[in-house]
Amino acid sequence: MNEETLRSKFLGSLIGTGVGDALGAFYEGCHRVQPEEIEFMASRQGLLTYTDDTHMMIGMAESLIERIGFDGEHMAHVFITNYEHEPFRGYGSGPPHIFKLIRSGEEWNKAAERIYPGGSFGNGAAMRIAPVGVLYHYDLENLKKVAHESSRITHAHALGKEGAALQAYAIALATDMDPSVPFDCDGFLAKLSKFVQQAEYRDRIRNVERLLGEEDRSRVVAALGNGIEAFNSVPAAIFSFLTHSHSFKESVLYAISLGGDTDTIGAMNGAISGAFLGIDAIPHEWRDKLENKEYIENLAEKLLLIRTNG
Ligand code: R7I
Ligand code: MG
Ligand code: MG
Repeated sequence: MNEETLRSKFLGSLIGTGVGDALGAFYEGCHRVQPEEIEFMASRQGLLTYTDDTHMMIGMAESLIERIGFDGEHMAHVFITNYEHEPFRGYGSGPPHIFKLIRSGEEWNKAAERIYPGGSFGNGAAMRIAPVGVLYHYDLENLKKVAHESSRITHAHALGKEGAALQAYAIALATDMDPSVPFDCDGFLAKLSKFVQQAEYRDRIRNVERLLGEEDRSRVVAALGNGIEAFNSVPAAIFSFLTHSHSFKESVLYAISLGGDTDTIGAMNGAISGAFLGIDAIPHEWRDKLENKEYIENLAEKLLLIRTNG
């Protein structure tokens, strides 16, 4: 793949996260939304403001860039500093609590075990994973390792970690694929099936396969979920991509239209779809209005430099 194509995919995945998050943020917790309504609402905004999903994705990119790879302690402190600067981004209940524990001396890789038995299985580790998905797209072993280790900062539960790894892997596969050739949906799903280990994910990937072609969104939600748990949101984001792989716009609108944790399913879908189709596939009227667009683009460019030189 040439450098320019790769650049477009890095930009697409990071900006795609922000756009999906910002569009979905208006509907978090809604039952279902019509795609036309989402589009209309977006057209009326001067600025598309992102939430914790993108804020934490930015933190991941900042740390990976500064440390030229994964450094858990550093990443934890970037998350904490960013949160302290902008606590209003709509964070889940777990991370702020964990940040306080780390601030008071708890180790970065132990604090997350203190909330819920075995840690959180919320989707917070998966929603922010785009920088890992693109940076390690050619290196499955490190992709998995960094997805798991970065999750441990806030999401120690095995289901939280596997959700992040599955989302990173979907982004990596999308980065590797050429959008100008017919999309190999079966091949994509076969790779995901081989990748997942826990029953919660195996079952849902099987459901994704079974639901291809399903028109009824309530059946999709019943089988895949649209909730705040990683296993109830990563599969829905992947399904939305697979069924609308040709269009960033249609893919993200569909993902958000499923309702539930819309900013997060939108962010995760945008990360995969943007990695596949590249930055030019993201409608101008959305990306131009994204809050801190230039800063996020700059992070994508710097990640690409690490990928190329490191
Ligand atoms: O995962 P997390 O960072 O939240 C992300 C969500 C996204 O939708 C963002 O857009 C933002 O709105 O928040 O935060 P956590 O607190 O780790 O997990 C989120 C929720 O998942 C928790 O508040 C719990 O409701 C649920 N949850 C669990 N419930 C029971 N047992 C997570 N882990 C558990 C568990 O082990
Ligand atoms: Mg959010
Ligand atoms: Mg959310």
